[in-house]
Amino acid sequence: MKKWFFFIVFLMVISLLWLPSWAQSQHGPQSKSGSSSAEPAYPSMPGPGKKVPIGSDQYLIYGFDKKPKLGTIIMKVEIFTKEGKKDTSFEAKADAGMPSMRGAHETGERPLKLSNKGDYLLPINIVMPGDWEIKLTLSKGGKVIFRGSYQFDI
Ligand SMILES: [Cu+2]
Repeated sequence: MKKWFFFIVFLMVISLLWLPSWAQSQHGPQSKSGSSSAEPAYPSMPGPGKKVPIGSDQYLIYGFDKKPKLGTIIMKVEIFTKEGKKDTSFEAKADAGMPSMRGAHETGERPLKLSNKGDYLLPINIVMPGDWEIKLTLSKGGKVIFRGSYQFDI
């Protein structure tokens, strides 16, 4: 009888030890300093309409066709040279999802389409209220030049 008692206590201790790591895996890493080193970092960008530096002498400005809300919003990214001329020589991709519901509805990385005005455009479906994050990647010839993110609440 005593043996069983200790066995059950032992099982309870083991499961309690597992709980924190299980909880963490459910919620995903909350901070960018995250535990998984495989995932690249996407530093937070200045807000929509502001200049976001790309390296030392270029910048981008991103925005949306309307204040982000439920439904489809169109993301627009403009890339400029040092002289302020539009630069369309990049490939731009974006992934949108809810950091608090990792794995639930990330769109996956999708390419932004270059319009004839030289804007990079992508429709994004905001499917539920809560915290959202858009991760933007710019590359040239397959080499990543820039990564940045924008967090917002709906
Ligand atoms: Cu969600």
